[in-house]
Amino acid sequence: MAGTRTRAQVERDTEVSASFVVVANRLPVDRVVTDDGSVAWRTSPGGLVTALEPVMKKNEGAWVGWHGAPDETLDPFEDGGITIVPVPLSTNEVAEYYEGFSNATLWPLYHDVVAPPAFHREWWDAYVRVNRRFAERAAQVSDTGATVWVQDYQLQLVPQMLRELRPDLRIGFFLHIPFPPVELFQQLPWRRQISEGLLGADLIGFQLPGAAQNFLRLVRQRLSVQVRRDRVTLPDGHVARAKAYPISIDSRGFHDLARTPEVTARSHEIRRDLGSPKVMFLGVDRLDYTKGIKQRLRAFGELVAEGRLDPDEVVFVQVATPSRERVEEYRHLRDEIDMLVGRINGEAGRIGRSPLVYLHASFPREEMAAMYSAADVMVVTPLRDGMNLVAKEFVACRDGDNGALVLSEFAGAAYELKQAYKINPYDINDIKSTLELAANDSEANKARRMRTLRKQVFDNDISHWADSFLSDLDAEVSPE
Ligand code: GDG
Repeated sequence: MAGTRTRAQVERDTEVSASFVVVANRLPVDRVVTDDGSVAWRTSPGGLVTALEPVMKKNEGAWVGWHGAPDETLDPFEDGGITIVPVPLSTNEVAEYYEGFSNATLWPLYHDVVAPPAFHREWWDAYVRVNRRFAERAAQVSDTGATVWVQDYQLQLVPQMLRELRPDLRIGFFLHIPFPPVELFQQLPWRRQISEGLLGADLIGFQLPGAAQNFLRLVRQRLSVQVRRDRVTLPDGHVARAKAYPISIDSRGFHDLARTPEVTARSHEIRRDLGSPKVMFLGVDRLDYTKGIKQRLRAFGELVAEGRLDPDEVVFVQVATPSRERVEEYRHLRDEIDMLVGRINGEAGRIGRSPLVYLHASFPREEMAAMYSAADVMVVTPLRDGMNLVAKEFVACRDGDNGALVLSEFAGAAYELKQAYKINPYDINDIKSTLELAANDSEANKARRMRTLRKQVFDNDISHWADSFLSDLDAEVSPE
């Protein structure tokens, strides 16, 4: 499959030559139309961009990714000191490589098959084709000996394809979602190609040690490679290491944003508009079936129906950001949640007051920070999640040691945020009693937990994550 072209056949781009290259499905910029009708690019406010900005600027960095519009080819351009290298995708490739193989095959398979994965050979063909295009583009824009950091499940074949094209590069890969146990991964008809694709990297990063162990166990069992501790040696002598690097957020940035006078005022206004409840619960997620939104709303609805929470005193705000709306499973989920919200408010609401405020929309960062500051109890209940940044953002936005975080054991974040109020999202009674406890616990207990959480989130921010990964990638691998 990979590597039918040699390095000499891949013509180097004479205009772009970067010593640090990020390869991700999406570019870090969004196209916006300004007031005068002209088109401009705005940096998307993601943590990854913030973390990599200093490295990018210091090393004449380039970012290779899709710009978001199908059937359009764009030339590279500069944006804020970064060279942006757009990769084109056709409408059909968006359907087969992105919505299909990435989001309807790999996404459910890697999240413990909480929805059934669909296996289609033409989706796989598109995945291979698009991965090769990304690898070739990265090969063209990388300087001799450059460091290339490939991101996430959409591009798992890129490390091997790139190494075959450009053996001089140092290649890192980071998986943002879980890596499943062998017993689930082996359902994938293309399991060998994916494992070999990843092994093309010098360093493969996972969110948790358990994910790295799943991967190491898989390659030990199924490939003819030598595995010793975190090192995999391939028959050609190439060594790939697999380790955990739990991702984080720009903690200081979120904290400072939440402290600005505008955001503070907005946070007070939100509570007033909600009728100044005694307890405000908050959920913030992409509308995704892995996030356990139904489970948490059902738990809240039952608590209100049973009189264990008073709808005159509490309110639950659930933000569900529209996501992957063309994938069948997501449309279905949206309908189910609409129905559940209607039922809960229909039963427990009265004129002028609904216990559940459901917002199917996306908001600016300032509004998110205001909501995190306004809330008393943050409710994060995924059935499976690589990390979950929302949990960390809530902690970073706290003013002082108040507030409570209810967190699923199945979120990667639970590995570090040990002082959260933990729940099993499959156990509705457990969610119910924990929501009650988090709402009614003593201030002293909440403060004790929150102090530890804050320390964790501030000591381990996104720069710490990027620095640890990149310094390990840079380190020479000593012979065994
Ligand atoms: C994947 C993995 C892993 C959400 N709504 C709005 C908005 N958001 C922001 C949140 C947060 C981000 O989106 C969501 O990040 P999560 O980590 O919670 O979840 P995924 O999108 O599934 O991310 C996950 C992550 O990658 C990183 O490795 O943690 O496990 O699944 O930052 O704040 N931001 C704005 N408006 C919204 O309406 N501005």
